Amino acid sequence: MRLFVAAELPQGMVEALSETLAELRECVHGRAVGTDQFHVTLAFLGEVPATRVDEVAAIVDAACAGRRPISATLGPLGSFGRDTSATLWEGLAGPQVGALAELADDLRGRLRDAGLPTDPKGFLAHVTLMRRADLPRAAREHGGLPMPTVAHGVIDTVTLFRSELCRDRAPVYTPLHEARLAEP
Ligand code: 2AM
Repeated sequence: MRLFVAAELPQGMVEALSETLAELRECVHGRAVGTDQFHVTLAFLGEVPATRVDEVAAIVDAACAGRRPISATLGPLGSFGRDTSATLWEGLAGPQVGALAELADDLRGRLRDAGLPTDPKGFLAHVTLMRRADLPRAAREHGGLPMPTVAHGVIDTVTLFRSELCRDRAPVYTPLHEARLAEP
């Protein structure tokens, strides 16, 4: 089972990201992420035997236990990969974003200790909006990218997702387990 763990975003942030994505779709050729699929990946596990899902869920609970909700602001747009086929994302900013990185590190460490290695790329707080984005073409035809909609919100939900890749369609993400960040 292909698994990843992600922080989910409050409704206000999802709405702002949806607005930004709608504007991006006007000027960038690429594959837009579904507005019901926005998330901040904390740890990508890849294939894990189905028999270990409960163990992963318990690790997610343990990493989230005793942590408070994390407030964040949507930040500037950024990209990974080749400019003509880029992953286009919006970053998260604000003084508490370090707490999200700490949570990601803690979670990855616990998974590693259990023999469940995660994607080795360092954590960067971001929400992918588009894949295979042609950035030079957007610059040529529209003078660049739109300014993202500003939004602030509090992250309090961390979810273990199953990801199923589908040919010619967006992947299907199914929530398997949810942990809450709660005020003490
Ligand atoms: P992203 O966080 O940059 O969007 C499910 O595939 C999620 O896990 C995606 O959001 C994806 O990228 C993230 N992810 C991190 N490492 C990955 C990897 N090696 N392969 C696929 N997805 C990965």
